[in-house]
Amino acid sequence: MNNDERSVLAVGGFGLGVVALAFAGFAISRTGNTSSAAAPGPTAVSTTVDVNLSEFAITPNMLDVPPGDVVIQVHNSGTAVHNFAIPGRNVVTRDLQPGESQTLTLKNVAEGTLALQCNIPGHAASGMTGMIHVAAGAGATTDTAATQTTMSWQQMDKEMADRALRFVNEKKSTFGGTNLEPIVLADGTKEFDLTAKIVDWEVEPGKIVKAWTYNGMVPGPQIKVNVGDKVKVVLKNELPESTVIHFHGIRVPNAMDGVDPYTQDPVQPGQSFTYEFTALEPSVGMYHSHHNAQTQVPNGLAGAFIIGDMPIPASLASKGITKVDQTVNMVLNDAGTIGLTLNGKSFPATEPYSAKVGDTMEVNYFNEGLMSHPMHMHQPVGYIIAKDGVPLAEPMPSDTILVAPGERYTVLYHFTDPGVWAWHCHILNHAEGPHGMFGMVTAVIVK
Ligand SMILES: [Cu+2]
Repeated sequence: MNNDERSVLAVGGFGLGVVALAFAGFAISRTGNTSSAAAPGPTAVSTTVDVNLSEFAITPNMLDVPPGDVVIQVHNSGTAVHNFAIPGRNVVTRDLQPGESQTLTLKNVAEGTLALQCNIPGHAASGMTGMIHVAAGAGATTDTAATQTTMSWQQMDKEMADRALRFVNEKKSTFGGTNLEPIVLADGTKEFDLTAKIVDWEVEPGKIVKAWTYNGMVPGPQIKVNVGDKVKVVLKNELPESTVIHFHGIRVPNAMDGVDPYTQDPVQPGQSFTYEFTALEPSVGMYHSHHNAQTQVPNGLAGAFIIGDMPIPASLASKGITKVDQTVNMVLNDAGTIGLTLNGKSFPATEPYSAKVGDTMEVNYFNEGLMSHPMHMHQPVGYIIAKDGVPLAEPMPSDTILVAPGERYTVLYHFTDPGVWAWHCHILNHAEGPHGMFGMVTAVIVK
């Protein structure tokens, strides 16, 4: 980006130059590791290549590597399940859900060729095939795969900038996780109506997927009540299969735990079920499907369930944290039709957040995916004040917070400096590739 373009960006948006700077230390790892000069023998060279699976292509489909060890980092960036097989070596990944990755290591690969394919029926015939050429002297082009034959560094810079610009300039579609207003019944009970149904959901600009939703949004709407409230959640199932709702991290009677067949019958397509309980304890919980969960939850059937407000530790007053200016629920996902997302959106469609210098943002992280995600906000150190809704005796400072599936962390971020501060999962292949930032990335614009 030259200076003219940068000033145009700064006027037109939030100052993309800042975004570029913020990510300067977050470069794509060049995994090509050819150290042939150092040691003799065929195993002296270890080459790492990245391979992407999508509908219906293996990218790149021609890999050139020198003899030796070959490490293949396979990532499914498509919307269907794929695997990556090298029949000649009898090697295959597990079936990778959208967004999942797996690394294969081939030891001592000799000169020759090896065929590649996806073993899911019909996928090889649809184009998911390729070849590894193993030849002495190859390997100069075994950097991150998609860059090697298709892009110059100038093109890469441009693609990255274009993509980052879309984050600030494009009109955003609607976001999920909005607060659900209850119907207050005569006895004061708060009733929340949830309809489980499949809708078209824009995960990233132009990428529409079939989302399994509560009330047509991903994540499902936030349910927030006070300690002591009587709560009714009416689930109406308009999905093509049965479902139930489990209240994760919320104390409920066993009959309301939402695990068929132990605590109830499955709620079949067309049926309804009413969950009723009293909100007994302050909680940072989730509600999600507990029926065919590996599909239903990553496809979108999950939302935040909050009881009460989290106290601010007095010890944080010395850090300038005395009140919360805004609360953000951040639901992490990495699989199903939704894939690598923050609150059901993949960069650049993710929601940008704004704050003022001196503000404190309370973030509740919820992991509804299949993998752990180390969430990193640039600049302010976060203070973890609660784990799974239970306040910590002492806040724990952390700028990168590993959130495992099912976990919740409540974190306070106090903003001290203006700018566009990136906020992303720090597993780098969940966040930035040769075409720019993607997936689990957003930013806080501090003014
Ligand atoms: Cu991640």
